[in-house]
Amino acid sequence: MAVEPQADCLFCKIVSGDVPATVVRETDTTVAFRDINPQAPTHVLVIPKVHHPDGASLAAAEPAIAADVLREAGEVAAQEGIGASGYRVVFNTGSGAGQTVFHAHAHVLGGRGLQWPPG
Ligand code: DGP
Repeated sequence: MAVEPQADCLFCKIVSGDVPATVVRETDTTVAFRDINPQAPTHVLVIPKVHHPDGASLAAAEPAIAADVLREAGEVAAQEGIGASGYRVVFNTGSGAGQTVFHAHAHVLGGRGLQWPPG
């Protein structure tokens, strides 16, 4: 169960500052930054600083940090002003679900009407 920074992991490099990102919030355990390819007016990614390949792996290994990620998702929504109108928190898990970066991350999406079911 890898928790050390992974040399080939894009989001580990954002945590270390080796890859720039527009950071909107940071805690001891998490970083929140704007998605490079936003799918909604607000589209922020919340990641743990430790490396786990997906949200389920993070929750199994380090449930307190998984809770930090979820709490920060709510804080991002409040900070971005989308808490009242409604927003979505998504963990794509596995390539079949559209996961492309295998470092756990929560998408926080809002600022427009969101359809259900998702595509
Ligand atoms: P997913 O497909 O669920 O693994 O989401 C990965 C997201 O990461 C995707 O929405 C695009 C975003 N992303 C990819 N590369 C970068 C980057 O270099 N910077 C930022 N800010 N976001 C990125």
